[in-house]
Amino acid sequence: MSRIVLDPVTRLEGHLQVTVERNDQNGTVASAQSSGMMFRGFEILLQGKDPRDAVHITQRICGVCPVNHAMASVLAMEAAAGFQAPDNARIIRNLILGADFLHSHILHFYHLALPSYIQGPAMPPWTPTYTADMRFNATQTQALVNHYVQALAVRRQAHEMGAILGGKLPHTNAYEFGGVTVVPDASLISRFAAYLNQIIAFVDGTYLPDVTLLAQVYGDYFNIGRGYGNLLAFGVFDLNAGGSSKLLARGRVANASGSVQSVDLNSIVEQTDYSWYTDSTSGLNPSQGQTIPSPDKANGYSWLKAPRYSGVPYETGALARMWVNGDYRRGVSVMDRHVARAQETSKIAHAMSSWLGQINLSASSYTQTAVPTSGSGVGLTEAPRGALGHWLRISNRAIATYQILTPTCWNCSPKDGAGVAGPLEKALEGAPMSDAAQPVEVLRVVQSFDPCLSCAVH
Ligand code: NFE
Repeated sequence: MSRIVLDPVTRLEGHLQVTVERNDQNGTVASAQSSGMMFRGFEILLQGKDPRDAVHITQRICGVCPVNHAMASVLAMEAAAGFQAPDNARIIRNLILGADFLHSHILHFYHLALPSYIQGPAMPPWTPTYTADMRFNATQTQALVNHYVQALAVRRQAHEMGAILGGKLPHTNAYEFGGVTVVPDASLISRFAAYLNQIIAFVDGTYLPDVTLLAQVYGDYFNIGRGYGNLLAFGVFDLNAGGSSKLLARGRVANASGSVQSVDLNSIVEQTDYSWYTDSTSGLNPSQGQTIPSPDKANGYSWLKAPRYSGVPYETGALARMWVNGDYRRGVSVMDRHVARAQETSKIAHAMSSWLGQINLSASSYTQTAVPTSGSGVGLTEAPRGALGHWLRISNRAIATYQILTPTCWNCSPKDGAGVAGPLEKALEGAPMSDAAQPVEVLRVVQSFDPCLSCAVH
């Protein structure tokens, strides 16, 4: 056995350390530890603030999924107030959120994951890089490098599109308790549509074919990085007032089965046995959760807590959403995550086209409403990387407690109290690691989850 520490793992957001025990006899990963290496403390600094500020403060957790935090926060606030925003706000929020998904998925494939499969030009940002196991021929490589550059512009377009309704991106100021701040008109909608059509052309004409090519050339990655196959989605993109219908449904499946089960929030706890938080906070539901750092804890190896559903680790993300929704059920692996994410990008983009026509230009998108003196609420949504929840409790018109449970916290969690590994740790077990000096296979497994440690640490 030899121990290899990847720190930081690159081409993901935030600070992830992965420690691997390599079986040197057969060149595979025997076991792995996933560690979030930086403490944030957002849940602590939110205490005592006006609850309406959380929608703006929590967006600063991350530059990749700020809109998703805004959505979770505003839904938590509205649940606490027993208030439902006007239907126009639902549609406009969906469109801004959709723009974030499009930018994030394109970013992930071209700028974060793909460089682990292509030998790019001998210049930054393609160097320094691993050189092992690069299988594309020169023509394919050149095309993919060209698409990498093109995707930079498409991501910018996705941001510019979102800003038409969101005011600015990242960190939109359009989401407010009560609705959205934008007053839409026909010209905004036609500008949004023009951007969206360009992005759809790229997604369907370039991104999807490139993922298909990757899946052909690296087909063995359909058998690498499975993990547990437990998949969880909170669901997103409400299609009606109240959200009983969603573009991507809420649900969960155990062991990649076809049987979708309901999600009971009371079954979720966060354990801290191997996290740098006090043991007294372990096993709490997020509604009761606390964030008390304990950086010198002997067993600790991560700033992520270990969320578990009925005591079991769950993977979240595009594959989980598409599986729960019945759109993609080929398997659970590195390559299935890429294919499902690309197919989801197209599904969301096309749905956004239809939502544009549903905005009512003569109806309001905002209703002023009072902050409750006290109350509690949960905001559930999906971020590009998976299920996202904000748990809010208000007292004396101020935030008493705030707990955030992010997708990457599910995916990259450390072991729980029973010693059961987190989903990424499990997915790495048995993965090939042919050359200890060039652990490119490990990188590919990690990046297939699209981790964001900025979000995941508390
Ligand atoms: Ni910082 Fe985020 C997403 C959230 S990941 S990117 O998607 O929430 O845990």
